[in-house]
Amino acid sequence: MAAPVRDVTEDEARFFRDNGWVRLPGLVAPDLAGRLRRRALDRLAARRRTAGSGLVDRAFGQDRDIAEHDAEFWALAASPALARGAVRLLTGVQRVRLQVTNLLVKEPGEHGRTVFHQDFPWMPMDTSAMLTVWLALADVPADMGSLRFFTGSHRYGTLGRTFVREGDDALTRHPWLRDLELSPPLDLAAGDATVHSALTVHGAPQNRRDTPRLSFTATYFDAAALYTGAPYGQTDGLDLEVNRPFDHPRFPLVPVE
Ligand SMILES: O=C(O)CCC(=O)C(=O)O
Repeated sequence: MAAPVRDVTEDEARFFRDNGWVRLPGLVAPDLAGRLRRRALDRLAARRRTAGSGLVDRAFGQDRDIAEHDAEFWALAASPALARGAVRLLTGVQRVRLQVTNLLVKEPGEHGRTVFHQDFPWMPMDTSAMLTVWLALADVPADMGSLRFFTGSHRYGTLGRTFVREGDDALTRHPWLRDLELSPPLDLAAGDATVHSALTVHGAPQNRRDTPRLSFTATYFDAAALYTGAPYGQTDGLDLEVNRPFDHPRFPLVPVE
């Protein structure tokens, strides 16, 4: 089943390459966003809520790999239009693999802000050609916690891991980031998305509304990336070969046609 997803324009790709992030209004048709929202709410209601105690759990709840459990989220994550978009945004990349999908929920009163961080420092790939599509499943006004990005921070390489210990957010470790422009607060409608590079420093304020912030993320990376063998929960135990591509069902190639 093909998902109704629009293509990324050349202007959007240029903006992403220059800034390390981009906003994609109406990436997904509103009726699909509505269906996904209802499925997300059903899944969240069915799950036994056990609040995690980690540093990430303070910022948002997760239903990792949701596309492996839900056909409609899978149809979206594996849609050729999203893969084409990722290829268009990532410089020099011909094909992409899906790294992970996630359903994120930021509850008012329960979750705090998402501290500024990069995604890549955790990853066992030998290239940082990786991005995350962050799709609003319901309207996400800025004060509900849409993402903010340090514009151009993707040009500074890996800046270290966050969420390892107290006070290790990117802004505390690298106060010079304040010299970069912070993206404006974004009001997203259901079906709008932002995309950020795995090297872009990003975070989000806490949810100041009275309903949960609901979003779906899909992360894609260069299909030609090689496995480095760095310890990582998702890849440990998969018998991936060091210096070989991620040729494994957990990292499907997503066709662009
Ligand atoms: O949704 C958030 O608050 C953070 C999400 C995030 O860091 C990511 O998708 O890379």
